Amino acid sequence: MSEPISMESIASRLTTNFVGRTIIYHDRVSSTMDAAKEEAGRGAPEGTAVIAGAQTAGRGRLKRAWLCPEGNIALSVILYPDLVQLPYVIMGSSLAGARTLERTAGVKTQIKWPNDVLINGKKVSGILIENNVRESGVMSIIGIGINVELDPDRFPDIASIATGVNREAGKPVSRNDLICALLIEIERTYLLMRSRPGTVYRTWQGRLGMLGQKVKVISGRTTLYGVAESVARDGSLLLRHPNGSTTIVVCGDVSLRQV
Ligand code: BT5
Repeated sequence: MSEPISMESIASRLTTNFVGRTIIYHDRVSSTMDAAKEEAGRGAPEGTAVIAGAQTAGRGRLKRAWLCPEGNIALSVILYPDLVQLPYVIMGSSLAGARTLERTAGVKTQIKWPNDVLINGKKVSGILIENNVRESGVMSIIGIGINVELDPDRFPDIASIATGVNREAGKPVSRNDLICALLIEIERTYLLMRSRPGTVYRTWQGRLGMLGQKVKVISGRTTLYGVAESVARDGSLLLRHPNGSTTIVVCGDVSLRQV
């Protein structure tokens, strides 16, 4: 069993200026996304983080379920970026997740388009961004789930695609260390995104695992095959088909093509 999440431990080591300066912690919550939205509705300052050690109704993209039993990390951070910065928020979030795992757990990671973080080809962290664009400005809630203790073998739906930090590191990794590092990395990439968005884009592109490879992409009801050629600055994926034509994929799930 991993150590309990401790606000004191995190706060005493946090070096950020605004991300995580306000933390709302729940042992267990339905979804940190909803809890963060409530906080934002009450006027929460930028950088407010909602953290839970377990979720009962965690979600992924397209209303898919995200499993987060006890012993793992679910975290949402409230940001107020400019509209033009939204694509970089997505890129920056997966970069922050990948860097956190490498620095804290000593594992090697890859990013799978658009923003899954993988270790040895298996998903260790999923990211969900929910935006609210209003006249008064943009609110972006970034949600990051990290499997720490999770043993995928206990969950048949994800057993073949998921992994956990402890399993990959071969030792228990402190959730407090991971959360502290993640908040620091989120602030770092967010500030970088504001000053040098091109750097965030190039770094993210450089870490994408499937570029240049034959892939299958499921986007809505359409299945596409081709080579994942590149990603654009708006985050979309350029897929080149065997006949030379291309498709720009804005949203979808990509997997390596087996044949
Ligand atoms: C994601 O969606 O990967 C985004 C997950 C975001 C979770 C965080 S936790 C904090 C915040 N609060 C929330 O309620 N959500 C966010 P997507 O790319 O749609 O992937 C979902 C798919 O990942 C599912 O359909 C499963 O196949 C798989 N999956 C579910 N739980 C998993 C887990 N714990 N580890 C690995 N894969 C999982």
